[in-house]
Amino acid sequence: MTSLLVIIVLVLLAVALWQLTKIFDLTQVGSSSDDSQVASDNDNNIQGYIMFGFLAFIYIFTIYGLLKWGNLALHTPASEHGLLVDNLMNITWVLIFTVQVITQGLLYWFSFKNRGHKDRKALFFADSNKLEAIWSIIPSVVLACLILYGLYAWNNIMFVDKDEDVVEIELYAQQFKWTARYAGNDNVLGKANVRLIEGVNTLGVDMSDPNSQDDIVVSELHIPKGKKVHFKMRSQDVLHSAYMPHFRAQMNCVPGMVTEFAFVPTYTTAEYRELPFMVEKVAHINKLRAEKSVELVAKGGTALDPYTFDYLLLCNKICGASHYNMQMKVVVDTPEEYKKWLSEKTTLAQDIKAAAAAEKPAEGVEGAADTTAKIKDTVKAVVDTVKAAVAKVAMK
Ligand SMILES: [Cu+2]
Repeated sequence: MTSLLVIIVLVLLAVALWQLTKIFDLTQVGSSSDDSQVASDNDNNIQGYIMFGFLAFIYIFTIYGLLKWGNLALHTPASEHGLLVDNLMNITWVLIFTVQVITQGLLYWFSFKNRGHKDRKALFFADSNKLEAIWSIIPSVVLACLILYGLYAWNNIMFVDKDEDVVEIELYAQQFKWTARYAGNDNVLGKANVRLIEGVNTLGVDMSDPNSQDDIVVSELHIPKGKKVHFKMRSQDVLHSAYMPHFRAQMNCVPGMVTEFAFVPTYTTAEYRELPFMVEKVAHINKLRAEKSVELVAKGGTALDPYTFDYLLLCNKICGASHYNMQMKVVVDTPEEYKKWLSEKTTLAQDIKAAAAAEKPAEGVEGAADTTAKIKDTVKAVVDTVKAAVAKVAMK
């Protein structure tokens, strides 16, 4: 409501200002020698130079933006196909920049060069086939090449050889967390359905499927370096998007269907942390955190923890109030470390059994308590009857 009032006040102010300028113009009638509504040569020159100034502003701001914020872009890709994605992105950027610099330059140069002049007359012509051909054919050819290269890259990235030795992992999305399921020794994920969600089986895995028996459910994702990891995504509730920026991977998670993505990680977490650009970036972040901590401590708050780099799986679809917090740590291990980590995990079947076993003794205790209460009640009834009988005999 307040914002609506503010908007109304601003609109009324703008109208008032506009009316004031009109009144001001009326008071100036006749006072100046040039009150013509037609632009003079002087007006045209001023407009021409202002347009040139705007062109300079566009160029300078572009260069400034690149220098100031260029380092915020993603650096070295941590997956095999990442190089292909980055290459496609870089080619697109170079094309966009080149076309932008040339067309904007031409646009403003022609506006300036052909600005109005009292001795100059505009040339009229209906159309030019040559010009039309040039500005249709060149962009079409360039775009066609770009799209073909993009399709080639996409097919390469999305192709998963069914016979290839891959690690099968399910990524399960729900508001607002990620869960991962490993296919276990048989490397086949068991069937699952949201209708089967119950107790510790939070992913609705069908435990009657033999393939489900060795599946492992975890909340931290570990993947081995140098091996193809095949992700199958599911969503429990709304559209989510599994986004792993360092691996240049993103795929929507759609309720009711399974989507997939596969890639080969090329740096372990430890190796990626040691890359010079990352060392520099982390040092910079920690310097900012240290400065902020001084400020916080002075205000009586607690200091910030130092930052260490970790790969992340993020949600890249605004899926609800806590969307920003929907993330999971991803750790790239060496194949040996990965094997060791996975071997220490319990299977879902074991987890379900353990949960059931934990429930049973509790039921037993409850039952025992029930029986004790019943015995107590019976004893009390018997005692009461005896007492009444004794009282009756005594009265007699
Ligand atoms: Cu989400």
